Amino acid sequence: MAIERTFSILKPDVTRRNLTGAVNALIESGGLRIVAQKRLQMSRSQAETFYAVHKARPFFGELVETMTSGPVVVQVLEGENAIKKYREILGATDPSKAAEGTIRKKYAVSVGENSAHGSDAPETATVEIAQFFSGNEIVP
Ligand code: 3AN
Repeated sequence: MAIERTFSILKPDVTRRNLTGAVNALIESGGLRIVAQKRLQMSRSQAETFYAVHKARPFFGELVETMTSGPVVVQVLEGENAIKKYREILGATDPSKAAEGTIRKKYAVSVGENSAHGSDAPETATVEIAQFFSGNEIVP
């Protein structure tokens, strides 16, 4: 199986409630390795760039507000089939539809404040990682 990298964001609802370690425990026990990680305050323009694909959606403004409402933790996760595996560990976008034991089932507040982001494909993972990390910050 292919070793992949995916990009993760622990959202402000996680940092606000001091759940960074709890979410990281689910990531690590799910078989992924955190090979880069930093806590930062996203600027409005960083959030708009990151979520540009959703620009036309009705929730875009709310999404940018939420993502800039407090610190986030950006991460690169590595492992076998990391992209698909992390989305399984995350659970469904809507926490009320997320499976038992997933990050969103355990911790998400709502669809908007759904605790964490994970890339949806190899191409987006590459672009998203490059927005926040330079190569020498990723240490497998
Ligand atoms: P995912 O993060 O599971 O890939 P997307 O890409 O459909 O889901 O949505 C990106 C982000 O936009 C979600 N994580 C969530 O925070 C927000 N979002 C999606 N749908 C809604 C909605 N109906 N209302 C508010 N925010 C939403």
